[in-house]
Amino acid sequence: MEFDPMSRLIVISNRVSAPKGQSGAQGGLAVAFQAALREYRGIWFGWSGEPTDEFTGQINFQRSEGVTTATVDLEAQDIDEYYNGYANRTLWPLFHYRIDLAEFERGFEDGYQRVNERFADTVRPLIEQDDVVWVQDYHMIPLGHELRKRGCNNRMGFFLHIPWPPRRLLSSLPHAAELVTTLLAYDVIGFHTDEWLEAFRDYVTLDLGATMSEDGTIHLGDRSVKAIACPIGIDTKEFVEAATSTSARLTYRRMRDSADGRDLIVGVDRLDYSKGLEERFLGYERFLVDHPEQRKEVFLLQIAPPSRGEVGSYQRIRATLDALSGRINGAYADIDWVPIRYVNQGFPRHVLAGIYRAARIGLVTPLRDGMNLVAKEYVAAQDPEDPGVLILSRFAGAAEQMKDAVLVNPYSAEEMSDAIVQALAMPKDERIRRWRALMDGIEEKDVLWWRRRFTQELMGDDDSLAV
Ligand code: ADQ
Repeated sequence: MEFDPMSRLIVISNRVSAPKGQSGAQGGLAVAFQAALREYRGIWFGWSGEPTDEFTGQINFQRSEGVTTATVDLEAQDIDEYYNGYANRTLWPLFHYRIDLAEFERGFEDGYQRVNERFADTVRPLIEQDDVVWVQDYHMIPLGHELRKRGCNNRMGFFLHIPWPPRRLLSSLPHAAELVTTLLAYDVIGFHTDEWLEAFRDYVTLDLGATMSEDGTIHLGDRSVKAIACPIGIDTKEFVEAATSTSARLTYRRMRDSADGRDLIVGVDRLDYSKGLEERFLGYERFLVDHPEQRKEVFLLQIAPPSRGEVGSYQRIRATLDALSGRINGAYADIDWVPIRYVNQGFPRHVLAGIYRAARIGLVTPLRDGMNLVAKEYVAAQDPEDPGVLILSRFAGAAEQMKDAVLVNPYSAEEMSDAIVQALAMPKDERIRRWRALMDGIEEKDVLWWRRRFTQELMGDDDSLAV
């Protein structure tokens, strides 16, 4: 397809981040979208995060630093059924292989459909003839289909930030076939890994009867859709700078002083059952039990800001971790040493970068993760002369790219314990070799690469981009 320089880009996602100026640190994803929106003069549309008594579809426009955002408020019932309900109680657990936690309720499904229709009604008038639409994530699977029903013939893409589950697992979702069929309204669908892409292809070919041509295009009825693997990265350059900033250096010093010569093992995750925090604590406990001579030479700093606190499974995992960290500390602590420092707050990015840099081991062990950006941030923050070791779950999407990490099965406490021993004993030349290979990967495929790779497929521009 010919790239039309007049095309604007309309990004649609559940939540929207307006630029925050120089002082406000932001995630790589927000930075990438804002850069894309400046380039293509676009609009970023989504939920404001705020409730309203009655949905009116009134849009709040904001323009800052060349980026226009457009947000709407949702009714409390919408938030409950669409966001806390179908998105986070049904799809999130199921897509992370936690069918035991997935809740199937018609009210959630109806609310999800209603909100997607409301988003479609609201955003439709903003979309002009030559605009290209890019929808993000599991909150908005049917949005493209709803836009098509409203006469939108524009190029439309969809990116899924979480895993795509195996076919048999997905078929346990009531009306799975209808939901997946709505995805075929898009022209391009992106996943982080080949594994998620293949699971998607399996479902649409075997359960929906779609066919696939040699270039990977999926055909069903009158629809043809290109599905691609397009791994997200971080803003690597920005993160390297953050890790050597004054504020990061101060944090690094503070960590080193408080470590008192001990090796720091760090974990940084949203408090979510998919991140494998319970299993991580148990793996670390196994290490303490099996290697008493190394006990006081290390400590684990786990940073886990609470998220989705209105959902019961999140309240339960929080209580479990409170109890487990307390039990492990009670069992093994001494008057001058505590095995786990468990911190439930968020930190600015440069502070996180300083903590990563001070850590001898980055412990990133999700049970299932679409990608996992913490693994990449940890690598970017290391001192090239004396880097730490990344221990990474084989079940994180990031493991498909980051083969030079120490890869582990997060369900096995023994493997986790062995990996900690291996990382602590790893000679410097091996640490440097592994780190260099990992760093090359995240420098080559950063978040800007991801954004360009996807928009290239969607808009047909920038042919020079290496894939
Ligand atoms: P998340 O599940 O949120 O993202 P992840 O990719 O690890 O997971 O990103 C988390 C981000 O939050 C990182 O940038 C991290 O630095 C930040 N963060 C975590 N704890 C923090 C703290 N205490 N203080 C400050 N910042 C903190 C979803 C998918 C992932 C996928 C991303 C992007 O679940 O698999 O990688 O989207 O597609």
